Amino acid sequence: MFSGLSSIPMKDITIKKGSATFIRGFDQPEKLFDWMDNKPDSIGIAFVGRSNVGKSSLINSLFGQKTAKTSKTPGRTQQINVFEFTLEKFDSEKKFYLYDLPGYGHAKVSRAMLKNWNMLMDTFFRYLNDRTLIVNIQDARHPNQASDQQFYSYLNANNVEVYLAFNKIDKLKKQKERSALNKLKPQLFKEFKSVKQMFFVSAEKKDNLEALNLSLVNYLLKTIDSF
Ligand SMILES: Nc1nc2c(ncn2[C@@H]2O[C@H](COP(=O)(O)OP(=O)(O)OP(=O)(O)O)[C@@H](O)[C@H]2O)c(=O)[nH]1
Ligand SMILES: [Mg+2]
Repeated sequence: MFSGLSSIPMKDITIKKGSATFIRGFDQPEKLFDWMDNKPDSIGIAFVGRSNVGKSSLINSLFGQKTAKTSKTPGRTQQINVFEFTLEKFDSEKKFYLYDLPGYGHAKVSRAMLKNWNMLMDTFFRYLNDRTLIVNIQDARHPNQASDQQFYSYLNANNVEVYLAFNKIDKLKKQKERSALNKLKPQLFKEFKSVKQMFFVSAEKKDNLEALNLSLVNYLLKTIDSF
């Protein structure tokens, strides 16, 4: 299946906790472009979603607690933060990229900031190669908001693969709320063709993270193998 990996059981390969090291933070579209332009073959994962849905928290739960900065206040992550990480039980020379993106749909910023933010995100998604998985995080309590839908219609032009993770399921106390969210699944798969897998997780309580971890690793190995 995966070249050179026949002796290692797939289930043993995981994201190496604590291996993600911060490389750079970009707040200028031109600098981001230069960097991306220099790395056309990079394989990686980008976490994107509305402000405050828990992108940075989920990164920390998957990659090690001190990787990304989190906050109660929406709009904490204001630049595109790039990290490098490796996989457990896998060639330690092979580095993958991790991107913690600022949230979309956050209204409380100045017009100048919003313009720069739009250009930054536009640069990222326009020059993104097809070896980068997008993990779209949504708040399980408020799924499929207008800004999420806008994001998907914007993405549709790109040839990218998206995994959708509904975070904060610990906040869904009633079974009724959980099954309502579950019922959304087929509709969203139909509506957003780029979405290949969906997960229901809690970054805080670490619920269902193994399944997500496994799928992320599978994506990375599949991508290495296909080039
Ligand atoms: N209950 C609960 N709270 C969570 C969970 N994940 C994140 N939070 C909280 O949600 C808030 C926002 O988390 P962040 O990880 O900073 O969110 P973000 O999406 O990176 O936010 P921006 O960078 O501002 O876009 C923090 O107060 C977290 O503690 C979760 O699974 N359950
Ligand atoms: Mg953040």
